[in-house]
Formats: sequence, C-alpha cells, structure tokens
Amino acid sequence: MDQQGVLQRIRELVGEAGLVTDAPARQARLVDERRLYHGQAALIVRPDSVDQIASILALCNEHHIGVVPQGGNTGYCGGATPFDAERQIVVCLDRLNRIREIDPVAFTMTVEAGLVLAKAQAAAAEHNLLFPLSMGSEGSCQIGGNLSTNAGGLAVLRYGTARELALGLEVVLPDGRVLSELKGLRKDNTGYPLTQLFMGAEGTLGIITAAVLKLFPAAHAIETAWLAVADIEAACRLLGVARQASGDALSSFEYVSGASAELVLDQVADTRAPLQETYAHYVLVEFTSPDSASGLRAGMERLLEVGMEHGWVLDGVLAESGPQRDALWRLRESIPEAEKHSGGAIKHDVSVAVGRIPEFAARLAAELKVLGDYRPSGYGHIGDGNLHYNLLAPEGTDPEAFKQGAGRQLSRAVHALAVSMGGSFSAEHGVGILKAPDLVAYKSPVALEMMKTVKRALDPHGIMNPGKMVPGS
Ligand code: FAD
Ligand code: 2HG
Ligand code: ZN
Repeated sequence: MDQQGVLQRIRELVGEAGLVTDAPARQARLVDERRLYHGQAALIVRPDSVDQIASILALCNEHHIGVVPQGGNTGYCGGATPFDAERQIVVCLDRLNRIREIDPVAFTMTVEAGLVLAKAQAAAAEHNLLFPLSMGSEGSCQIGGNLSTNAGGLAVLRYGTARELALGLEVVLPDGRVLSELKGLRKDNTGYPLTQLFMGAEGTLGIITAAVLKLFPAAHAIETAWLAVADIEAACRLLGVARQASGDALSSFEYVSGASAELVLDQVADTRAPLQETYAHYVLVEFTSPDSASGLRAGMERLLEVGMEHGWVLDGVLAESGPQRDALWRLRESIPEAEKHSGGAIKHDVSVAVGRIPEFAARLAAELKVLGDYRPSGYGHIGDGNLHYNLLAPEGTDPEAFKQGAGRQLSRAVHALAVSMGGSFSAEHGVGILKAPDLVAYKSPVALEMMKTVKRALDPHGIMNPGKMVPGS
C-alpha cells in the first residue's frame, strides 16, 4: 500500500464522523494554545474506540507514518502540534470520553482518555467524591493529556501530580497492541511498573486510551485566605506553619506577586482587589477537609495570628462564602489569561527545593536585570517549589519581537539558574518541542541514553510524536 492508500484506509476506519476536514476545525488543532507553532498534518482523525486507535497505529507503524496524539490542545510546549503535511497524522481523543465506572467502595473511577478534566471532577462530585486534579485549563484539557504531561496544578501539595492520581492505564502501543492495566489495584508488585512510563511521556511511547483514577472524600469544609506577605521568604516560612496549623489539611499554597495581581485586575473582567492596600507579594492559602466540623477556621485564624506576630503577614482576608472563595481563586487562575491579553509572555515553570525559593527569586531578579528589560509576572505553586516566573515585553514595546528576540536570552538564564541550584527547567508543563533543546542541555548523558533506549524498544520506527521530547526521535 502506498502512503495515499494508508491514509485512505485510515479515513475508512474512522468514517465520516471521525474526520476533521473543515478549515476552522483543522486550524484549531494545528495551532497550539500559545500560538507559538503553526503545524501541518496529512490527516486529522477523531476515532471513537480503542479498536480504531489500535488499527490506526498498526497501519502507521507498518508504513512509518508519524502519529501526534492530541487531547484538549491546551499544552504549553507544542507537544500536540504536528509538523509534516505528508507523513504525520493527528489522532484526537475527544470522542473517547466515556466514564466506564465509578467505584465508591474502592474510591476509584475508570474513564476514557478524552474525558475533559472538569467533567471527571463533576462526575466524582455527584458521588460525594473528589477528583483533586485542578488547573486553569480544566474546562478543556483531557485526562489523557493530563496524564501524558503529568500535569500539576493547584492541589499537588496535598494530592500529588497526575501520575500519583492514576492506579492503572490502558495504552495502545505503537504497533497496535493494547496494554490493559485497569485492575485499579493499590498494591501489585509483579514486575516493572510499566504504566508509569506513559505518564509524562507526552505521547512519545503510545496513546493512553483509559485510566483508573484515585478518588477522595469530597471536601465539606473549606477555608480560603488571600494574604499579603512581607516577601517571598515570609511566604515560605508561612508554608510550614500552614501545614501544621491546618492539621495537615493544607491543599493549596499559591504565590502571586503584586505585578501578576495588578495584571489580572487590569486585564480580566469582573475581578477586583480583595484588600484595600496594594502589596508586592500575596499568597492564596486553602485548607480543606471532608469533615464539616474539622475546625479549619480556627486553624486559619491561628495561621494569621502567627504570621502577623512574626511580621510575615501584613494584611489578609478570609473568604466568607462560596462566591468570595471563587473570586479569590479567579484572581490566581486568571493570570495566564491576563498575560495573554497583554501580548503573551515567555513562560517558565521551573522548580527548586522549597527552602531555596527566596534565594532563587533574589538571584534571578539580579541576573535578569543585567541581561535586559522586561516586565515580570511571578507566581506559582510555591508549596511545590514550582514558580512561574514569566516575562512580558517592556511597556510600549512589541511583544512578538520580545518573545522572538531579547526574551529568549533571558529565558535561558532562568532555566540555567534553576538547574544550577539543583532544580528543574520544567516542573509542570513538560518538554514538547519548545524545551527539547533544554532536555539535551540539562539531562545527564546516562538519563538521556536511557530515554532513547526506552523509546527505541517501544517505538522502533519512531512513529509516536516525532521530534518531541526525546532527542533525535
Ligand atoms: P494536549 O495539549 O492535547 O497534549 C499535551 C501532550 O500530551 C502532547 O504531547 C500530546 O501529544 C500528548 N497527549 C495528549 N493526549 C494524549 C493521550 N491520550 N495519549 C498520549 N499522549 C497524549 N499545566 C499544569 O501542569 N498545571 C497547571 O496549573 C496548568 N494550568 C494551565 C492553565 C491554562 C489557562 C492553560 C491554557 C494551560 C495550563 N496547563 C497547566 C497546561 C495544560 O493544560 C496541561 O499540560 C494539560 O495537562 C494538557 O492537557 P491536554 O488534554 O490539553 O493535552
Ligand atoms: C498555572 O499555574 C499554570 O496557572 C499556567 O501552570 C502557568 O501560564 C502559565 O505560565
Ligand atoms: Zn502552574
């Protein structure tokens, strides 16, 4: 069969309903969320069963056609964008979106990879259960994309990253075989933890089609505070106190710089400052518990008291209702949108040990000042040691020119400093195509060689997401 024959065979497999042909729909899938990449593909398909995906991969493997898996296309590193109009196809997962089972005894749910994250959360909530993965893109991103990027988000501190929330996977391998590990066992020591390989693999080893996810009791007590803190050091000191004062019920501890808060208030409708004064540093703290009489309010008040005594907390407000809580979260979650409205940013998702965050922030500001001009938007999951120190074009300058030019040098310095301090150049958003050069620069030769060995073993023809993450793929 020639290449046109293979493509025709794939069209027949998925049928009319499984083809994306109209120009706007194709465009939406060929351009990434940040509009950094404008891709091309021979075909974009939306299969609706594991069997269809298995047949597509078997055909592509035999005829060496590249396959780019795509979930909600909200990824930040161009991982879901195809780059070959003749030899790559996009496989969208959105039609594999069923909830196969919710087991309230085992506290698990088995879902297909194309299920949108917010729908997974809502389905759990209907059973008085919680699926705790949460992030600003939850209305669009999919479980398969979350697992493939090992997404983090707003409650990692308490519940871990996506990988820690999966008990099993179903994966179509590049040759079309299906690895089915959906028993949902919490204990199973029978050999290599194979499914772990696919979480964080960004579609380079196979297509995740389903997962067993961990659930938790739904939260019936929630205390949320927006606190102005003296500096980043004060924020870090407060973190330890928050964990103790909450009785280890701390689920989020997010840092927001004054600059990022201002950007949201300027750029995003229906947002307002929670405090009368403006400050240079804030934290959003949340305690949650399934027990409505768990005394979280007293814990939050203790946190404030201790924080104020030490001069770490300068001011603050506690949410008194659901809408007030939502308004505080909106300030934090709208920062990416505000950056977008301001022309976009050079984004970073670096991590260092939590205790070294103040040193990292101070050294970074000093280094970047010498290298060039920019507007900072610093925020992030400080409780996980993960900062988004994003850089916007200086006021009155062209954002595109900044992102293509001067900003890049600054970005290299951000990654280099994080790595030199024992941290990571990518704690959350992954590698994709954007950070593939960083992987080569910073991963040890042994780790790189092992990655290539795994890739060769599972995907000898290199059909899965070519050019992404793994060097030389
Ligand atoms: P896509 O973008 O479609 O794909 C991402 C990668 O996974 C690609 O390499 C793709 O090939 C691969 N892939 C997708 N589905 C599959 C599958 N079924 N099998 C195999 N490979 C697959 N990320 C965070 O970690 N934390 C955050 O807090 C966060 N907040 C965000 C807020 C906003 C406003 C936005 C726009 C993005 C945010 N992100 C965040 C980034 C992004 O939403 C996550 O990386 C998310 O997990 C991507 O899911 P997706 O379904 O959109 O995947
Ligand atoms: C967040 O924490 C996301 O809000 C997005 O990871 C970060 O847009 C960003 O830089
Ligand atoms: Zn983040």
